[in-house]
Amino acid sequence: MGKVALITGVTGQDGSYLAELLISKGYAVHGMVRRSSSFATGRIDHMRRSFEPGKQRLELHYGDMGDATGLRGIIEKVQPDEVYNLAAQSHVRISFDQPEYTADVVGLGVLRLLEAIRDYNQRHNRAIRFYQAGSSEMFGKVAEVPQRETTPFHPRSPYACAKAYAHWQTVNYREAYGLFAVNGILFNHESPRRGENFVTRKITRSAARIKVGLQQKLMLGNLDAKRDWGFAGDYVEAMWMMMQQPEPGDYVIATGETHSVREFLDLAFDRLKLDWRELVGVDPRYMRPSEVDILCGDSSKARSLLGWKPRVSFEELVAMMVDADLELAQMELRSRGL
Ligand code: NAP
Ligand code: F7E
Repeated sequence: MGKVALITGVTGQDGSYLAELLISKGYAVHGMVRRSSSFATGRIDHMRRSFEPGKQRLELHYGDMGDATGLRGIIEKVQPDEVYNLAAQSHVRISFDQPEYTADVVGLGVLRLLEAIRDYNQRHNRAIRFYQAGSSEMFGKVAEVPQRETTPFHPRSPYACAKAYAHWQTVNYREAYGLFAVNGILFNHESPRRGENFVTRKITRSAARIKVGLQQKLMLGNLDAKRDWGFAGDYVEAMWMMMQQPEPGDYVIATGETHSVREFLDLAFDRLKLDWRELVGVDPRYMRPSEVDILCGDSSKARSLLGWKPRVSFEELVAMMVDADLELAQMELRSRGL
């Protein structure tokens, strides 16, 4: 019998890559989705279609991180071996507009899930393993460069504060109840499936639309921010590896390289033979009340204990995203009959 996994946030960028990875490893994969007025399953539909009756590869369950009863019901029904908690209001800028909601979903939501798992383990004498999607945003106003597992947190947004709370709850459930609970402290990771309002995808999508004449300009915020950008497909592998270890722990996952938004613009627009300096403007609406200036991770622990390393370089990542968005822009043109 293969293992059973439950992924919260399965409709998101990482959820879709992780579901593909776990299915390829023979897991029965269950995903939690929240109800919305239009379908949000575009990233995972290819895993749900099956022409053989009874051979559905990804099973979905309605639930929400704000609903403890629902979370408990899903755990009872799915009886997973591993729970990957990826659900979040994950946009840092938006967390300043919705601080209380973000704290509820990103912070308290994790506590709700941990309690559901602790209770289930106790009643059924089980040992469900738990992965928490931690973030480099917790380092915030960084105390050292590069950041490692021991670097103190100094969160700079409601999102980052909520993630820090979730991190320590996960550590505490490990220490207090012996739960196999791990924190992946993941630095920014991107892909053609990245949400369209994160800076990398916003750039590659706009550059491609400008190239084919669907858009004139791109408005951004802080161009000097520096991030350690990797490929999401590489990062979900690290999540799985952490969950297969004999002992639970916390791991930084990063490339170890840092690049500015300007450098990302250079590569993306160059690939399309465009000059971003003529096409990009700055709009204060996209600035944050408190910014994280630089992130750069040291993933030595994961590299030596998990045997993990990133496969896709920064240059390859930008090229992959630009090419995918150019294809989408050309499809958009054709669908408009232009
Ligand atoms: P994402 O694309 O924004 O996906 C977030 C997922 O959470 C979506 O499936 C979303 O559902 C779901 N969700 C949001 N609010 C929810 C709620 N109240 N109840 C249940 N589900 C809810 O994020 P991602 O980039 O895949 O990131 C995955 C996780 O890793 C997140 O926790 C994020 O904070 C964390 N993280 C991401 C990065 C990164 O660079 N990508 C780095 C570090 C940590 P809908 O589709 O319905 O919106
Ligand atoms: O911003 C700057 C912005 O929104 C990156 C999430 O996945 O990674 C992500 O958070 C940088 C920031 O990602 C725009 O000010 C400039 O300095 O793409 P982002 P993020 O805030 O780093 C972490 C690790 C997570 O955990 C989060 O869930 O780019 N920037 N101009 C802009 N950012 C956006 N979004 N839009 C702009 O127009």
